[in-house]
Amino acid sequence: MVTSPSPQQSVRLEDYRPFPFRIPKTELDVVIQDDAVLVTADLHLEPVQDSSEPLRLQGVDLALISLAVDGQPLAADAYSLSGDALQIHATPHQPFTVTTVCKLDPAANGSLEGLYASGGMLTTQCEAEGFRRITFHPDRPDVLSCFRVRIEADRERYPVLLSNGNAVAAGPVPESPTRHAVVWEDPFPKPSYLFALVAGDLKEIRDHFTTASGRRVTLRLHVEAGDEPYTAHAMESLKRSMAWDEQIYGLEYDLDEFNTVAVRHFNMGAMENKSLNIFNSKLVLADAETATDGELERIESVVAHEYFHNWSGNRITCRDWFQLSLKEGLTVFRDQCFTADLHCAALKRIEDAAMLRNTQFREDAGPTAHPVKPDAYQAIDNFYTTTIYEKGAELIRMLQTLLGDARFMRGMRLYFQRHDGEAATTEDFVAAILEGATEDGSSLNFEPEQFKRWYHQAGTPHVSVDRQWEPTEGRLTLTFRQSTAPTPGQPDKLPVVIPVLWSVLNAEGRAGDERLLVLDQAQQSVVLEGLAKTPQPPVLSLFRNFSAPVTWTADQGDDDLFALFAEDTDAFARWDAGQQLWKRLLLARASGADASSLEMRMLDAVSQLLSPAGEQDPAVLATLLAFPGLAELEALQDEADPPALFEASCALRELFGSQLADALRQRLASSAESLQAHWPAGQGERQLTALIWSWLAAAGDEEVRDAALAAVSGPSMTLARAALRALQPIDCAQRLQALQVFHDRWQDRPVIFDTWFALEASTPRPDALARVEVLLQHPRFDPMAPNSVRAVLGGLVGNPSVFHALDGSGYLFMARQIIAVDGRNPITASRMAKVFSRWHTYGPQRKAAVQQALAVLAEADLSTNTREVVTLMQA
Ligand code: B3K
Ligand code: ZN
Repeated sequence: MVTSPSPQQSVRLEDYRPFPFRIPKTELDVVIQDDAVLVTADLHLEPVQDSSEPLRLQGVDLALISLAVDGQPLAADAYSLSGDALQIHATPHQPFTVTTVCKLDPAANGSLEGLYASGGMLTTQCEAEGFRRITFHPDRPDVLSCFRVRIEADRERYPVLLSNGNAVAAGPVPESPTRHAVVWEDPFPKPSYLFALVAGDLKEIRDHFTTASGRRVTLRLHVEAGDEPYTAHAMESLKRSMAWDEQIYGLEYDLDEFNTVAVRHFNMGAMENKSLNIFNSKLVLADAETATDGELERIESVVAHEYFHNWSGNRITCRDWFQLSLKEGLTVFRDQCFTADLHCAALKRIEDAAMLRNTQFREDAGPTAHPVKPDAYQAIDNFYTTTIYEKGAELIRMLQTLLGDARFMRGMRLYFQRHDGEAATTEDFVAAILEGATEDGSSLNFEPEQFKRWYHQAGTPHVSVDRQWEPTEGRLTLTFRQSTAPTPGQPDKLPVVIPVLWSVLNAEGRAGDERLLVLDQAQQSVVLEGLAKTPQPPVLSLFRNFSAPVTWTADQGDDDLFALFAEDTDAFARWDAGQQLWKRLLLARASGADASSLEMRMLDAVSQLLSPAGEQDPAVLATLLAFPGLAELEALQDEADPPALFEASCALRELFGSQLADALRQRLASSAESLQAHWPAGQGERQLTALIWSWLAAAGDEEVRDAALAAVSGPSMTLARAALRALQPIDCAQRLQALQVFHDRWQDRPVIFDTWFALEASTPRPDALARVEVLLQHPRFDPMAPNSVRAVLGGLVGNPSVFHALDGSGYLFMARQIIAVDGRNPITASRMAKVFSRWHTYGPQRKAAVQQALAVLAEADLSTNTREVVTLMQA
């Protein structure tokens, strides 16, 4: 990351050099045997002019069986094999072929990188550097190659054999009648990280999509036997994504076939391998009975995200891994726009803003803070972060706000035309956007070099706004100041370009014209004249639509916030005003301060919203009433105290549930009719029902607790989970029964059963740590499946009074578990280790306890990935 603990091991952006060879063609012959896999690779190389460098290839955990150049086996002194590098000292000056034969053991590969076994199938994950676990290769994203892949296996055990591109031949293996082989050819040059291979006894669901130019694309979704009924949603999502990318970006799919595979053991959500997307099965298998509304929307957006990568990532890829946000930030931006177009743009923006504040802002404020474009790393896997993804998307959104839609989309078109088939950089991207935007001769309202600081500067900028009001003149002067706190390795920050969309509420309480201020100085003022000459200054609506990924303070009193909460026409700004009020209430409760008069005002405001004349849209209402996340609240405390915040949330729910019981029950009744409507219909009503259940259940409403318990056996997973969430914080009979019902109903469906593990682990109860130990030994707990591990250990972290116990038992337990996971799966372990990243904000006792847990971690024999994170946290 920015400051590396041991610089000698770091990879640095400034050291980038092009690879001295091209590999126009890569041929693989993959022979799957009972206990091993043999991979023969023919790399057809060409030296780049004037280069006389030796050829260096990467390989991890490979048994090299033979090595030849142009068919001639290499003498032992013609090459060296040390660590993970194979060096061939001298190579021909004309095109030549390197042939290697390697043996691998996918069954022993718990890292879930390279080629590994998941259930009865074999599958791959090559991003970022997994291809080197399959064969010796430069394995860097700027080496693009056309792949031809032959896969041979036992016909019965592995009837389905998939790779990228088109299947060009298939048939029995002449010399062994029980075996068969398929040959795949991908006409598009691609980096090795986009290579994929799947072999197994998979069931196929087939559909098709006809592109705008008339290409009939066969869509094949492959799942394990029995999972076929749960694939329709993913397939429909794929078709919607293909249509959207054509409509909005004019980008069509480019092959005749598109394959998707669902895999149980997967480190992340999904992977965009060219024409062979591989998904964590929890992001494929879903219907209304087995997935919540939120999960259905997420599946739709991840299917879209991976599909959109075909252009933003695959056709145009990254020159090196420092450019990761080039494809990830852009593809997140594209999937956010897709969801906004298909559903409710305003609510999607709020969801994304809340997510950014609770995850990315937290990252920016901690020891692993890094820029969207880092300049050094030890383990690239540690950089698949919310900063690279979501903050990266926000930078693109700011360009859109600054340029306006039409100019921005011209820039996008230029980017896709200009760099198609290339490995590009974020500078190429920004240059294309700005050039396309200004090709009509228009000029920019900001300085590009200053905008680009966003890519290199870590940390969340803070903006403070001062308001000066001259009532007799009707003149408002606003002074904006920006600053960014130091982050590790970056003590001094420069001003960035911050688009501020803002407005003032007029005398009737409605927002006036929206204005764009380009804040690019440390301090800057703006004057608004001709306003109504009222004694009180006008109410300010700031950062509308969350126009920049920053935090801000303005002298907004409770009155202003209540006015915005009731009236603002911008959904984000209205929601944000409510969030500020909720924050004031929750922080006061958590610190034991008296906020009863503010509570009374909020009760009154919420009661207005609930009334028949109040907010009509159930999803908007539920969103306005949802409390801010604990991460955001912690960041506002002088000494973060997660258990106190958790208690405060419970107490506030109880207060609002009891004080507003009648109005809440009425809204519950009016939502009842649409509760079983098919997604996306009815989701607002279900969201509101979930919120009301949680308030009323907290207030002791037995009828609601019983209704919730009944919903766990009902037809909607959204309501079942809402019920469990409502009952979970309360020590009541229904909670125990609800968990048992859920257990009995879903124990044979691992993807869903992980939810039960998470619920059990996050239920506040005195013996919770012992309970977690039992869960880890549960016969249905799969320690090799990151989903299960994350469910149990993530559940524990989401149980504030247990994880943050003052005696440090939660932290120590977690440290030991991370060490165990790290032994087999460093990617999952290093991500989990970040749970300790907030320790410096805790009180002295917790601080000491985390330091102790970190010391236990540091003493262990850790992977490079986890070591990098732990060292940063200890620094
Ligand atoms: N590109 C993949 C992530 C790969 C993770 C590598 N450790 C998923 C995505 O962002 O689409
Ligand atoms: Zn992605």
